[in-house]
Amino acid sequence: METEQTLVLIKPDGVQRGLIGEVIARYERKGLKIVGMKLQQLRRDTVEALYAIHQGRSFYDVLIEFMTSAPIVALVIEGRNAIELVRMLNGDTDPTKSQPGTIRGDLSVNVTHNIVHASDSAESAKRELDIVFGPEERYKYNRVDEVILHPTVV
Ligand code: IDP
Ligand code: MG
Repeated sequence: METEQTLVLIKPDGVQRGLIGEVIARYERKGLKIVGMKLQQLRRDTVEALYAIHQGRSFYDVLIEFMTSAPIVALVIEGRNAIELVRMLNGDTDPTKSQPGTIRGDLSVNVTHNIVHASDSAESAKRELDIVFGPEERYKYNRVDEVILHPTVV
């Protein structure tokens, strides 16, 4: 599997509940690499572009309102299988299905205020990253533990 990049947003509820560090630590400890990060209050048109696929759904207006209501933390997360791994760490969208051990399962009870967003495929990752991050905001560096995380001899 190729190295992938995915977009994560720590939503306004995560920022306002003081969970930024808690959430980021889970991706870091997993062995994923943070290659971009910023605190930003998203403009309405940005959120509409990100959630264009949900336009017309019953929860769309509430979702747009919520996502623009306070700052978010935007992250570019890199690693092998990063898209799937981040979705797994985040847990199910439905708060009655998100498992303990996941971010949503451990920390949220509400489908709108569910702490995190993450891209769900390579195509949406590319599209969403281009909306939120410029190329100069995605950095290249080595983690010191990469040789252990990704051994060439197993
Ligand atoms: P995801 O964030 O797990 O990828 P999506 O289905 O893409 O879930 O929905 C985007 C966001 O819209 C969810 O994270 C959640 O905040 C909100 N949402 C999704 N389904 C519902 C719903 O049935 N009621 C209210 N909000 C919803
Ligand atoms: Mg989604």
